[in-house]
Amino acid sequence: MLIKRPKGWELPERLATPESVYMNRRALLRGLGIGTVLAGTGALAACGDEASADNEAVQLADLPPDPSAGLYPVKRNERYTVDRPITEEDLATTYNNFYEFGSSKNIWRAAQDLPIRPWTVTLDGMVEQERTVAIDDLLAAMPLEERVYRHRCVEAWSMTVPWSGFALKSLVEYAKPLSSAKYVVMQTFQNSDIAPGQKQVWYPWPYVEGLTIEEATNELAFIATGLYGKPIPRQNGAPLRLAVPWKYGFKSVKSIVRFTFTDKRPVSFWEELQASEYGFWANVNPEVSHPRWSQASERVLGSGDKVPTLLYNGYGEYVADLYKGLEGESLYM
Ligand SMILES: Nc1nc2c(c(=O)[nH]1)N[C@H]1C(S)=C(S)[C@@H](COP(=O)(O)O)O[C@H]1N2
Ligand SMILES: [Mo]
Repeated sequence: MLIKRPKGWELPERLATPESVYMNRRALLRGLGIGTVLAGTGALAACGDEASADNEAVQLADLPPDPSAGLYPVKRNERYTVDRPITEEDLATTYNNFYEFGSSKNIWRAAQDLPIRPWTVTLDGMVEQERTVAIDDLLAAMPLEERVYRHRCVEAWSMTVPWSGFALKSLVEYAKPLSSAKYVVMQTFQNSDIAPGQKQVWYPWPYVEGLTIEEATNELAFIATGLYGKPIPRQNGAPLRLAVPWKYGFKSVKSIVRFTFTDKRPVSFWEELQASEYGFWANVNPEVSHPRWSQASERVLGSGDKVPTLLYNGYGEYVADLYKGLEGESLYM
């Protein structure tokens, strides 16, 4: 998402392919000379695609079974369905942004190195009592449901996927924040031994994102622990990630280890890197361009279609009221 180098997402749609043609794609990229561009994206990307190439021998079948597998599928909440076809599972799970594992879209194999048990989540800061809870205890305590949500990346591609998980509001209530808390900050794991991207010291690891308490307790804010009726794959942010579908995708932080309640607005990962392009609010708005491209339309993953982008990504009826009185803020970047 940075200024200085060519991006994986600038590749044409036909190159954004599922794993079945992964090897062919790599050969094709090399043939086009694009592999070289991706591999040597100048000073800012030392590994990216190549890190996952080294991992191609990983056998997914060898991974230990996910202990939460028996929880899914969960009942779909029909209040949150959309009028778009669901993105093919193969595509949503092999075309990812997860900079901890590299800056290309092809990190799904590299992400299999992420150990997801044991996994604990710490609830701290302005709460009645700080505590750390094991993921499986948290899953048992939260009311799980499935929601089909749109996802709109700031890079102007989109997908529509069935997340399973629970309302972030349930977790906020469980954490018992003090009334002085104004924001919740969510932080990704940090372990550069397994996440090669975190060796790139010019990024402000760990990845953090934040919401106001009003946003976090809006009914749409969701913590995804499953995807397509199964535990969420590592590359999509196992064992738990945020899904805030009215905001650009970078707000939806993956593989969370900490929720901190605070009265200070946090500076998020992308905001720290490039505040002029990636702000705190990041609400989807087709009329407010990114400094380097239009946000008026989006490329629908897997279909080749370009469709108009909607204000708040089509979720205005749920969230527009959150921003009354905040018109002076940069709400849309
Ligand atoms: N920790 C972490 N979370 C992250 C990212 C990341 O690089 N690291 N990328 C973000 C961006 S830009 C997008 S579009 C979504 C992509 O989610 P997906 O790979 O499940 O589609 O994750 C978001 N969450
Ligand atoms: Mo994104």
